[in-house]
Amino acid sequence: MACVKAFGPGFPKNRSGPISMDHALTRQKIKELRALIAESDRIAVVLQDDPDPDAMSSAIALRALLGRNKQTTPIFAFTPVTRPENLTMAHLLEIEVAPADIEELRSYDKIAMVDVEPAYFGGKLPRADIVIDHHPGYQVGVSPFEDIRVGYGATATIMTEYLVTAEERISERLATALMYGIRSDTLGLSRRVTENDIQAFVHLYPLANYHLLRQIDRPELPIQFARTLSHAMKRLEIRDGLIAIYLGEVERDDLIVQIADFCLQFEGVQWVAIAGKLGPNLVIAVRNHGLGRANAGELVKRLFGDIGNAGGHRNMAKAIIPMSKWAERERVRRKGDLQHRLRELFARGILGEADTGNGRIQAAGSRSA
Ligand SMILES: [Mn+2]
Repeated sequence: MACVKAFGPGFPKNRSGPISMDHALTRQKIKELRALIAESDRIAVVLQDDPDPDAMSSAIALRALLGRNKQTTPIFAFTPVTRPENLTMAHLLEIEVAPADIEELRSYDKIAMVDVEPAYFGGKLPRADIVIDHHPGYQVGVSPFEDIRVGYGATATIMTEYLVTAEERISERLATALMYGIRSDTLGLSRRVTENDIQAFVHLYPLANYHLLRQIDRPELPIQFARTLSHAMKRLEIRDGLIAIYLGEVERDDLIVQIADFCLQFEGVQWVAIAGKLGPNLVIAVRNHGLGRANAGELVKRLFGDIGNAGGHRNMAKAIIPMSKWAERERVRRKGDLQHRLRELFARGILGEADTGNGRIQAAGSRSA
C-alpha cells in the first residue's frame, strides 16, 4: 500500500516518542470510563444509520477495552449496513450489528455510542452514557462520559489510543478492523488526517491481516451488477474527466451506487454521476476523489435542491428527485436525452464550482500525485 510506503517502515521509531498521542489525557479518560461502568451493567453500543467501518471498528474496540463480549455489550443501529465493502468487513471480521429498537434499548443499563453523538438520534434514545466521537458541531456536556476529539480523522484512532494506553492486547481481527476504519474515514490517509491517525495506523499495521483487508477491498458483487454494468459500459463516455450515465429503470438503489463507485476507478476520471429510475424517482449517485475543494454534496444541492432531496459529503452525494418534478423542470424523459442533459448539468455545475473557487478541477492524470 502506497500510503504506508510513503512513511517508511521505520516511521514510528524516527519520531521523538509519542508526541501527539496524549497518553495522560487518555489514561484519565479510561479511568473515568471504567469508573462509570459496573461489572453487571448491560451496555448497548448504538451506531449511526448504515454503519461505516470507523463506527463498527470503534464499537468492537470499545468492547475490547471494557473486557466485554457480544452478549454483554451488543452493537445496534437503526438501519443496517448497506455498502458492499462494509458488509464484507462485517462478515469477515464477524461484527454483528443488530437492528435497534427503542423498547429493547430501554432495558440496557448503559448506552454507549461511538463515531456519533446523541443529537444525531434526535432525542429518540432513552439515554446516552458514553460518547466517543470525532465529528464537529455537536453540543458537548450532554453525557456522563464524553471524549470528542474533533481534530481526529477517525474515531478508530481515538479507540486505538485507548487500547494502546490501557495496554490491552489488540487482536488481529481488531487491528484489521481499526486499520480499515482509519483508512476509510481518511480516504487512505489522504483526507483530514492528523499525526495521531498516522501513529495509530502505524501501530496497527504489523498487527493486521492483509489477506482480509484485500478481501474487504474487493467485495463480492450481486449478479445483477453484471447486467447493469454491461448496460452502463455501453453508454460510457469520459469527457472532461466526467462520466455521466443514465441507466434507465433499475431494480435496486445500491446498483446505482456500485456503478458510480466502479466508474470512479477509470483512469482520468474526476467526477461520476450515475442516474437510474427507481420506482417514481430519479436517483443520482455522485462521486469524486475528494481532492481539492470539490464538494459533491454542495453540487447536488445546487443542481437539484429545488426539485428533490439532495446532499452528501465532499466525495459522495446523492439526489432523489420525483420523476414528475424532473420532467417538469428539464422536459426530458427519453434515455438518450436524459443522459445528455445529466452530462450538461454536471459539466456546467463542476465548472461553476471551479469558477467560484468552491472547487478545483484537477487535470486528468494528476490525481496519482
Ligand atoms: Mn468517523
